[in-house]
Amino acid sequence: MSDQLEAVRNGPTFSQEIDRHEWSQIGCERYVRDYINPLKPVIITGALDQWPARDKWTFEFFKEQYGDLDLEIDGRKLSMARLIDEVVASTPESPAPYLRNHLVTKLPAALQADIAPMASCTRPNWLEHPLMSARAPMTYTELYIGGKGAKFPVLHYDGLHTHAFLMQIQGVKEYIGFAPDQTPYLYVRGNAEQENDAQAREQPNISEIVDIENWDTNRFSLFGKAKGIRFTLHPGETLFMPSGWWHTARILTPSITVSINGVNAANWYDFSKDFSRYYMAGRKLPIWAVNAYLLFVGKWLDLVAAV
Ligand SMILES: O=C(O)CCC(=O)C(=O)O
Repeated sequence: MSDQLEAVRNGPTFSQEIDRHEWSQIGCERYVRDYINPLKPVIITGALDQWPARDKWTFEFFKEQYGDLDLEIDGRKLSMARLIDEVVASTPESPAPYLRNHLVTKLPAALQADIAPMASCTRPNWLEHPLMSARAPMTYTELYIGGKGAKFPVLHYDGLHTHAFLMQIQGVKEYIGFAPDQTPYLYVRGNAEQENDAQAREQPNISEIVDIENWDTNRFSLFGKAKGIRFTLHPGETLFMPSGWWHTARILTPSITVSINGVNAANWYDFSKDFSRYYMAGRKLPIWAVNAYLLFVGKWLDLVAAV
């Protein structure tokens, strides 16, 4: 059998390689030098110990204290109590709905206080600086609650080339990741074949491959050549998934996660390009003015090593 056919049959290859470091041991300087700047994924332990959520946020807590909260998942309206019942009973054959990317700012203030202050390993985050966030918040802290067998619905890298920091409160999740150099094997939406599809062109960060376990070997024949990483994330751990890294997740045991997006010197250039092309598209400001502003902000924040 040719190498190409073999790869198609077996699917992508994954290594389990990801470094883990205790936050109090690694120190900020080494973390930025060895992981943030070279855009290398890493798991940081011990960075969430100060959060009341680490002890408080159980499934019973959400059901008893916040059972009446109204939620909406993929068009279905349900209460928090109902979600928790389904999450606890979830199986891979019949997964519960997965609450994803739920803005923490929509939650009651007491819950927001349970995840403050934001973990230091998510900083420096230039999106938090007033030069970026004075008009509107640019960081999104989001909540995820899901049961065994639920999957994040797309293989993607985070929008506008932001970094993703995924902070695990309860349960175990399996993540897979592909470095940016694997993009040719990942069937990006909006590639040449779809040049007439305007919406797809706006989604250069999403793969057409929806189910990475059961993918269409005819349509996505190159996917089998991709090389990635596969690993689990446990309570108390923070995953740094760098800008441009493709990733997706599946839940192994009932799970609660919080995420935040971030930008710093390592991804400022890619963020700036996406920001003026996608975020500012169709707005009144001329692109040259946006680019000039971003150039100034990047230089300034780099100089003062802000936030
Ligand atoms: O933990 C997950 O389900 C994946 C979340 C994720 O990749 C994201 O929100 O960008």
